[in-house]
Amino acid sequence: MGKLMPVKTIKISHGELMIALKEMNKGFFYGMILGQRHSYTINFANMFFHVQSLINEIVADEPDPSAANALQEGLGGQFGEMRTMMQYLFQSFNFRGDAVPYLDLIQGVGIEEISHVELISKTIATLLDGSPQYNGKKFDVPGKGGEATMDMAKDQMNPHHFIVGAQGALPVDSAGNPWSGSYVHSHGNLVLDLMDNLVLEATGRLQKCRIYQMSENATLRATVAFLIVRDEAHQAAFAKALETLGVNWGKVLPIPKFDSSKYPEVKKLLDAGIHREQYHFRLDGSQMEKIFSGTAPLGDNSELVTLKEPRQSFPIPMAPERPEEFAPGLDPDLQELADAFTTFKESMTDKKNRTNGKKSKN
Ligand code: MN3
Repeated sequence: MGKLMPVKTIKISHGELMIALKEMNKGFFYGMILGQRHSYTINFANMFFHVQSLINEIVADEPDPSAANALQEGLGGQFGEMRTMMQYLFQSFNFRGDAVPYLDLIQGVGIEEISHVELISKTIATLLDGSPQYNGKKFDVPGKGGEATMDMAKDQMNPHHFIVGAQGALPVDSAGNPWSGSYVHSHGNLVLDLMDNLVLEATGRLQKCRIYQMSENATLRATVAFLIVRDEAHQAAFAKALETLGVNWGKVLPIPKFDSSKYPEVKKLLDAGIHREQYHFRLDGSQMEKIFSGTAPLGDNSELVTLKEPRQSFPIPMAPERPEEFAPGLDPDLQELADAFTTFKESMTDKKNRTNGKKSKN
């Protein structure tokens, strides 16, 4: 294991990332993102980076555990985000042959799906958070004197959200069934994989349109609307790929045509055109654009656009402490240690920023 290297940054289109790199093995780095400031170029081996921000905004509204539970279908259901993520990543990891644009397309969508899993998980957690309406202080003992501080939780559709998940998302569907790896289809045959992916996106969109109609909660609707529109982009991606392989998609098997633009939150995103964009997320160049460009395969004469990453990103709301869940469960002694470590880390980051600021401006 190597030493911690000087802080470096990489350019992304919304700014620059500051990363402390540790060489774990020759050419392989472990990176810790510290902040955003100066630019630098790094050499990297195969790896994934993560930016601490969300692909869409979490809109504030009241807690709503039933809405959270309906959204679980979109996360851990058979046609949910966990499946799209794992299906496209497995297909890309198992990809054979040298048809690189198809690999880039499948993997690029798979990487976006990681951020959909993150967005929907955070949305579920936001809908659950604070629903017991317990207002005890940080180091109080909740339930003292026999009080049922989480009385409401036993009546919820999935009490695991409180007993197991501490008011956070779970890898289950809306009926509480655990997510299963057997949902993932990686056929090893490019045409079958693309067709399977198209059915997956179309069904995911259909189910999300049903979930949209189950609640007026603005937190649920903002996320569902975004995912509906991105499913449409992914339908276009896989349909376009099939088109390049000779399938006249519009004539053979028209994509389900129900009109989600009647939902106001969806309409706004469609007007912004994000259903005709796809992102490749590659720092070392992608051939996705060879497929995802030109006329959209949906019969509306719109144009497809490949971008490196989404045009906008959004802050991840910090989850407050929940004493009634013993989460994170720090007592005064542990809190003191955690505070000391945070202060230490901040001072190290400041010092590195100052040193780096002097010598690197490229
Ligand atoms: Mn998705």
